[in-house]
Amino acid sequence: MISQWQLRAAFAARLSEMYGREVPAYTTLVDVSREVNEDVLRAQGADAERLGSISRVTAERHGAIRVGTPAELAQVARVFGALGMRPVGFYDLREAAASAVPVVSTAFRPVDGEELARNPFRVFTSMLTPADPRFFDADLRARLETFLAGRELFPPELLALADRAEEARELPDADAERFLQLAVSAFELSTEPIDKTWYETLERVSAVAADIGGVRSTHINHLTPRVLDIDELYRRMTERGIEMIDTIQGPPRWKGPDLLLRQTSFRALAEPRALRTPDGQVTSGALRVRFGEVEARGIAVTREGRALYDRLLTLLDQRTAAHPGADRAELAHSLWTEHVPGTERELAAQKLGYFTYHLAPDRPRDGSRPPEALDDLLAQGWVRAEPLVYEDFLPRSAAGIFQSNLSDAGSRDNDQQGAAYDSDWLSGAMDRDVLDPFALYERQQNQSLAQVAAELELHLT
Ligand code: OOG
Ligand code: NI
Repeated sequence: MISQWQLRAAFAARLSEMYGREVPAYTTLVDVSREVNEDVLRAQGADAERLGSISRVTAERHGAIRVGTPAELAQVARVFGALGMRPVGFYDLREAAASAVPVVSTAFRPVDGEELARNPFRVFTSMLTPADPRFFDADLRARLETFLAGRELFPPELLALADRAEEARELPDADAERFLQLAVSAFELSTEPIDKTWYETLERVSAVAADIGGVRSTHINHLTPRVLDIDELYRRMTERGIEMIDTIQGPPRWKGPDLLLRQTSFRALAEPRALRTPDGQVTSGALRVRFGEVEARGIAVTREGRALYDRLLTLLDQRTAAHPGADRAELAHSLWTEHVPGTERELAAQKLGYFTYHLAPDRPRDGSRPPEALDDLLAQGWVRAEPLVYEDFLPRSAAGIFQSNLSDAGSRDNDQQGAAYDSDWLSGAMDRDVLDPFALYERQQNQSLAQVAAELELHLT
C-alpha cells in the first residue's frame, strides 16, 4: 500500500522530473538553489533549519497550474484531494494587478503540521473568469465557454483512482503507479497543434487567458524550489547569464526575522509549440508562457501581522512615488526597520507572528511551580517558541509574478463592473470548503499551547 503522503511526495518528485525534461533551465534553478542551501547550512548551522529541516526544504516545491472552468477546478480538487491537499486561501488576481490577469486562485496544500513536515507540496491553482465583463464581452465569453466545455483535462480513470485514494487515504501499489502516471501526464505540455487565430484572439485580452483557454489541455506553468538565501540565488542566476525579472517580490531583505514569502523568477522562455494557421497548415511557432520561479519562506503572520505588512506596502508605494530616484529596496528596508519587530520574541509578544510552544528540555527541575503566564514561562526558560513557517502565497506578489512575465499588458475595461467571485463561490464550485489560512495557523498554535498547559498542569493565561 502507498499512503497518501507517499503518493504526494512521489507525485511532486515525478512532476519535477517531467518538468525538468521539458524546461532544462528549471534544473539549473534547482541546482543553484541546492548549492545556496548547502552554503547557508554550512555558514549558519542549526539556525538555517529554524523554518524547516534541510531535507524538507531541499525537497520542497510549489507548482502553478491554470484551469478554465469551475468544473475543471472541481476535478483538480479531486486529484489533489487524493494527495491529501486541500484548498486554502482565496486570491483575486483581477484586482491586484495593474495589467489584466483574469483569474481567481486558491492553493492546494496539506494542512496538518505532521503532513506538512512529511512533504509540504502545494499548488497555486488559478481559474479563468470568462464571466468578468471587464475582460470578456458577451460574444467572446460565449465562444470561450463553448471551447472550454468541449475539452477534457483529466481522464475518467484518473478521477476514479483519485476518489479512491482520497477516501481510503492510500492506494495499492499497482493503482498508485497508474494514478501517478495519469496524474503527471495530465500536466505535460501538449504537442497538439494550437489554433493560432483563437489563441491570438484571447491573447489580446490577456496572455494568461490564451494560455488557459487557447489550448485543449492544461500544463504545469512552473515548479518552484525553496531557497534559504534568495538574494544570493538571484546573484548566482544572473551570473550564469539567466535573465531574471527586475525584483524580488515580498518583504525586503533586512536584519530581523524572515516573514511571509519572498519570490522571484527568471523570464518566461520561448518554447516551440505547434500552431495551426487559418489555411489548415501546421507550423512551428514559439510561445512564452512558462517561467522559473524560486522562493524563500519566512514566519507565518497573524491577521494583525498581515495588516501591518499590507500597510507597509501601501506606505512603500507612496514613498516610492514621492522619491522617484530612490531605490525601492532601500526604502523598504528602512520602513521595515522602523515598523517591524526585530526579534522573534517581540513578534510573538505583539501577536504578529504564529509560533508553536514546547516544553524546554532544560526547564527548571528544582521542584518550583511554573508561572501561569506565557510570557513568564518563556522568560524563565520553561517553554520554547518555534516559529510556524508561512505555507501560503501573497496576492500582490502573485500578481507581480504573473505580470512581470507578460510581454503585453492585455486589456481590461474598467468602466464595467467586475463579476463577483469570492472564497464562498470557489467553495461552491468545488463542493469543498476553501480553508482560511489564518485559522489553520491559529489551530496549530493553540494545539501546542493546550499541550504545554496539560504537561505543566496549568491554566495558561
Ligand atoms: C501563478 C503566478 C503566481 C506565485 O507563486 O505566487 C505564483 C501562475 O503563473 O500561474 O506563481
Ligand atoms: Ni508560483
